[in-house]
Parts: sequence; C-alpha cells; structure tokens
Amino acid sequence: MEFDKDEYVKRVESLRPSPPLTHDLELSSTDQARVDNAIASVRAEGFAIIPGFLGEGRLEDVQKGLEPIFEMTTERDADKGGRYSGIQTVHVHNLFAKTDAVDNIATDPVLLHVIEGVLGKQFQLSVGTAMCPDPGCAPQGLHQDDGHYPLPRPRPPFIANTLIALDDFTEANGATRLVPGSHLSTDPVDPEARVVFAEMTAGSLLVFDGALWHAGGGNRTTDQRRRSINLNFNLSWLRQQENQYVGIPRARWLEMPERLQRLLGFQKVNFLYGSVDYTDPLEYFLENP
Ligand SMILES: O=C(O)CCC(=O)C(=O)O
Repeated sequence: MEFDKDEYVKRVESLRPSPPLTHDLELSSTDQARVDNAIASVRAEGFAIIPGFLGEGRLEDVQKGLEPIFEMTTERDADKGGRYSGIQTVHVHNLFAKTDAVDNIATDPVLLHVIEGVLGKQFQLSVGTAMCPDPGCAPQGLHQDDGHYPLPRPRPPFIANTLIALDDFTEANGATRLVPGSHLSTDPVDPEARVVFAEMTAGSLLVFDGALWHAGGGNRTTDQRRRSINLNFNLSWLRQQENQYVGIPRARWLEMPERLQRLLGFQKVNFLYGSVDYTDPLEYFLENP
C-alpha cells in the first residue's frame, strides 16, 4: 500500500466516535416499556424474560432455517474430561459463518436496546451458538459467563447473555437454572443455592447479566429437544469469545448488513481501538480485499 502523508493527516482529522448500534432503531411505546422492564429486572435480579420476543412467523422461519444447524449437535461423555459431568450436548459455535437464519434476530431493535441498557453503548456480539440439550443430557454445574475476565468484583456488567427459545423451555427438558440476585455477589455461589428455572414458551427471550450464576438444566425427557439460539454480547473493548474475523469467510461478511458487520466486531471504540491505520475497520476491510 502506498503511503500518502496528506491522506493520513486527513484521516486523523476525520476521526469521530462510531454511532451506537441502536442508531436509527425506533421502538413503539409498548416495546419501549418491555425494554425498560427487562433492563430493570436484569439490574435487580440478574435476568429477565421477554415472552413472545419472536412472533409466530419469525419463530417458524428460524426453526426451519436452523434445522441443518441442529443436525450438527452431538454429545460427549463429560466424565472423560472437560467441563461438567455426565452426557453433555456439544453446542454449534461460529453460528454466523454457518447460517444467515439468525441475522435479522441479532440486530432486532428490542434486543439491541435491551443489551445497550445492560452494557451501555459500546457492545459487540462475543459468540453466537446453537444450543440444544437433548433427551438424556445431564445438568451443567452453576457458573458465571464473565469468569474468564480475571478482574476483581464488584465490577460493572461485562457480558449480557441471551437465549432465544425455539421450543418451550420446561424444567423437565432442561430450562436454564438461574440463581436470582447472584450477579451482585462477590463470592462464589453456594452450589446448593436456590435456583429458578427459566421456563418460557418458544419465541421468548431470556437475557441475563454475565455475572449471574446459572447452568443449563438436565433434560429428563425421552423425546423433547430444547433448542435455543444463544447470542452472547460483551463490552466492545474486551476480547470476543469467538474469533469471528477469522471464523467467518470474507464472502459471508460481504453479504451481511452493515449493522450486523459492526455488531460482530467491525467497530472502532474508545477513539482508536479496533481501527487500522486511523481508519474505521469496516471501511478498511471493504476497501482492502
Ligand atoms: O443452555 C443453557 O440453558 C445454558 C448453557 C450455558 O450456560 C453454557 O453452555 O455455558
């Protein structure tokens, strides 16, 4: 690449903060009330459920669109190593490289406004996963999703995690177990702590603070899968769980709408972080094949 000094100075002078991901996304008064209630509940209890987040048509479309993805899930015997114990269902990661069925859900206005309310204006998608504890899957152990960032607590929320139910979540088929209020605790939770089950109908959204102690429930049924889309968001100045710049092929990036490209990581934050040569990373990526 040729080096042009004047061009370089022009770029420095044109640096501006990126608009937030919710830019131009208006909410109806009903949706605004749903968002406000969800944010208040995440702050107080650590989690919230928004029933009917996906209407019937969108739910059917995504159930169908994700059929090939859920065929990829498999199981492993966790007693042989790794996390938890018993039979565990292996999730399908790097979701946006494998399908576009979730694109319009990831940038849904209600979802983005809720995440902004929990994390503030600078956030990104850390990892997208299809999760599906199958019949016979053992319960996970209680854990926090933000435990991989080794900083002392208390601290502001680093992660807002979501599960979008594609089947009804019931205690029997493995609804997520949550310890209400545990996101405010600086000590590890008592393994016998009182849990609530995130029972909800298909199409509902569960959102929780990454500091909340929680676990996938065991699936005691013999015939019910518990499918969900897991969209995990973090502060955009932290490292993402999944390296999506490497994991998502260039051709797939190019077909995405800009808001989704930015959500998945092409953002400049805190003045210069994430930029390339004083240039917005998305502009740079598009101009340099
Ligand atoms: O599937 C769930 O309910 C939660 C899964 C989870 O917390 C995890 O896999 O870390």
